[in-house]
Amino acid sequence: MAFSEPASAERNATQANTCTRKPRILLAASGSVAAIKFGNLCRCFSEWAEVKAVATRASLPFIEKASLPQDVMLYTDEDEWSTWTKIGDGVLHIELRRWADIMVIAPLSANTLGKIAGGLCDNLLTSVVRAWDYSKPLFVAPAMNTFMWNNPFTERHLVLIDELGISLIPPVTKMLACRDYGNGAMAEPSLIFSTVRLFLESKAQSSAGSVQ
Ligand code: PCO
Repeated sequence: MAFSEPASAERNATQANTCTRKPRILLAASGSVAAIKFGNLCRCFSEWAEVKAVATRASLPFIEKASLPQDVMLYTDEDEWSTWTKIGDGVLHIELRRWADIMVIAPLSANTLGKIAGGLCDNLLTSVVRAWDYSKPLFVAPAMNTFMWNNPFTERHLVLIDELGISLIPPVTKMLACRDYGNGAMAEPSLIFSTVRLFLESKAQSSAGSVQ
């Protein structure tokens, strides 16, 4: 595992270094057909940022590994404990949380939305989220069938994750994988990228302004 920063340096390193080094973006995919766009999403971010990726088991059938940039490491549930042998060894979901400046979950499936809203953490992705430090941004781009999106659970879950401090990149209306037409399609990777980049750049500008 190539994580350079010791635990104690986590927050200082994040605040001090984001001006002098590339932002560190943790991209995560959960189980929706929209994960076919995950390689594209990684490519959008990878010139501008250092990228690491997490994929749930349910997302893997949709992700073509060859579509990921070569320098993007993809972590799955199998990686969580495979290198752990003793107390003191790194715990992957904590290491990833420490490493990242920002996390982006795209696509966010109905199931993973429900799990995050309920505080469940039964895989690598949801463990990172459950261990997240909410002084750092976390964006989600949901993707699901229109009837799932319109289900009353979605609204309840969105309220709960909003209270946690998670930012929503809303889905759009178009033809879905099952040929239903309606809301629930994941925002385009280019829009997800520009939303996150603009957010980080405007945050950097406002903190530079407050120093002067
Ligand atoms: C399943 N779900 C979906 C997921 C949301 N759909 C989308 C888009 C894709 C094609 O552009 C699949 C990426 O439609 O995000 O369709 C049942 S209908």
